[in-house]
Amino acid sequence: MRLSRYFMPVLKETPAEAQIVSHRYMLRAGMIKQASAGIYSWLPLGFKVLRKIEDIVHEEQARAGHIAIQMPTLQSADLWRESGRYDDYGQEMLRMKDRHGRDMLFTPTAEELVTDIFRSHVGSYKDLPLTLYQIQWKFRDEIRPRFGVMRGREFYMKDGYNFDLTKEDALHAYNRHLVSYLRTYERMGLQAIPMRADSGPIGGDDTHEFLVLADTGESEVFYDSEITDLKFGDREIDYDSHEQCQAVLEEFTSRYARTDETHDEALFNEVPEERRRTARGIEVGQIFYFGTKYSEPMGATVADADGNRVPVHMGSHGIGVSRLLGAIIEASHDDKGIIWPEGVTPFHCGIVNLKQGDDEADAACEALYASLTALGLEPLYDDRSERAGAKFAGMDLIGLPWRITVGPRGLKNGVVELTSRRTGESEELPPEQAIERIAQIYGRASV
Ligand code: P5A
Repeated sequence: MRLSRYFMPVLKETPAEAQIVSHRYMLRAGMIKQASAGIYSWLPLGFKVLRKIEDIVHEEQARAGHIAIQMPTLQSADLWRESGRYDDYGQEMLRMKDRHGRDMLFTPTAEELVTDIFRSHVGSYKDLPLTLYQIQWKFRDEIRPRFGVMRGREFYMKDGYNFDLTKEDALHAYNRHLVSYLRTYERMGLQAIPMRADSGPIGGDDTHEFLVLADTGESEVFYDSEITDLKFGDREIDYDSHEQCQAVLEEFTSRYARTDETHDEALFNEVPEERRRTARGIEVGQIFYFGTKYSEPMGATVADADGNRVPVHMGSHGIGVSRLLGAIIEASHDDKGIIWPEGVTPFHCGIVNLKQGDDEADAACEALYASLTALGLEPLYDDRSERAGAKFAGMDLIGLPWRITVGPRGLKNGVVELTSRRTGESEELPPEQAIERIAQIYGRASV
């Protein structure tokens, strides 16, 4: 993309309403625009990161054997009356009537709708296990929407639902989700720690939240510092194996890690004092096992091997896709701007032309742009006739992990400059080598 032709409405001033750094940078970098309280338009740069995050979620769901569907945002209240949640859900649910006077609502979550799909189409234990998921807009009429996309009213969520014959199988689905979430967040450059939590209006006994440690987090958390040494890495897991998933769950949940809702001071005090940590965290996901809470009242049953109809065991699993943008920025920035992890960056690298209009510099930038594009990479080429300082400040703000700087002086010596946004370190090297390095970083075969 050439910056001169892009739509990236960068703000010079720091918007007064933004209280935390991620919200400030998202507004300043022209990623989002507030439409009304807690409701945002996604401008090109923000939308691109949202899509990257979504792609990772889809890939990791596929790896775990989960199947994508898409359900509507508007639902009939009738299903929610069947589960008993229509009255319970309270003011967070946005309710409306259609022209026939029928009660409708904007989906805050979709346990009822997916249970209805299941009961209409699945009748035998042979069709299990089954996990369906979607990535869809949700609406919760939060009393205090704030911090930009972090606590929105309209927000983008991955919501998945497992259907299993037995409690044991459903607990495997729970463990499998935990494993797959660990991998998902790590690919986004995040450490998200599973912590024992409270199930709230979704219900159920077993639930873990995934928290990213950040001073601006809304939850108070208590944990054993050993937990931050754990990495999922690139281990190969057989997601169908109960033992393997269980082992990962045990590894990642055996140490003390709880949100304030479930915090137990006496238990916490058993952790050696030097390892006890109290901090703040951003909840980027939550997994639940709730058994037959929905299947029983809604009649979602299957015939078991003996032909008896039994209600299925279920759980649900959510990732705050839009919230993740804020969480990633909170975890990865400096005083100049965002520092995108390679896994989610909107463009793979920036190209800064120090002397736009200089034939040699222009030609070198065009050549870099063409080669990177041919490798399937997306560079952002700042081809505007701006001062170098303004171009650097812009690149630092939007946070692309790598920048290639091209100027007449370097070109005389046959080199361009490759700079890491994270470390600030620069290296002079011939353009072909810069391309090769970028290709390697992103796992693309070089020319
Ligand atoms: C699990 C999926 C559920 O709704 N039902 C379907 C279950 N869980 S949850 O914990 O309530 O939400 C899942 C994740 O969505 C994000 N989230 C939000 N993001 C932005 N603004 C909000 N107002 C908001 N509310 C929830 C969180 O990341 C949460 O973990």
